Amino acid sequence: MGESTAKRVVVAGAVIDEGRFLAARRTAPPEFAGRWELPGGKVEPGESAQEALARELREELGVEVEALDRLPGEWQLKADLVLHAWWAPLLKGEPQPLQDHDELRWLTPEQAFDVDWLEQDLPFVEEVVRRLDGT
Ligand code: 9L3
Ligand code: MG
Repeated sequence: MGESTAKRVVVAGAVIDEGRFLAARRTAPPEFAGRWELPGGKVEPGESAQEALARELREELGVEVEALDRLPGEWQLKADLVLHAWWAPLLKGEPQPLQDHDELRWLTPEQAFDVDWLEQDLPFVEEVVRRLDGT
């Protein structure tokens, strides 16, 4: 039963520019409002993870990114929903909180833990810091 359940994937992006990465403060749902995330959303049927991430970040932030490679690991959000994260250099645009966020912040590795991350994002943030630090 459990193994035949179709898993949906939520893709999050570590948007990278000039040695910094982007943190976004959620406005919803109430239990997540005010907490910070790597922005993204659900992969739709028929879409690749990379396509979904590019679409989500276009919609939510008005930017173009390239989802280059997946960060290791996966976080179980619900029985049938998992969170993945991708390293996603910024190609074009200046991020704006168009949807789902009320504040954005570019963080250097030193500033990475200055914001109150959703715990599901923390393992990915730690990996992003390691990569930006070149370790
Ligand atoms: N979620 C957690 N961390 C993230 C993202 C992008 C999403 N970095 C969780 C929050 C929601 C679910 O995944 O429970 C779906 O995300 P969204 O479509 O509300 O962004
Ligand atoms: Mg989203």
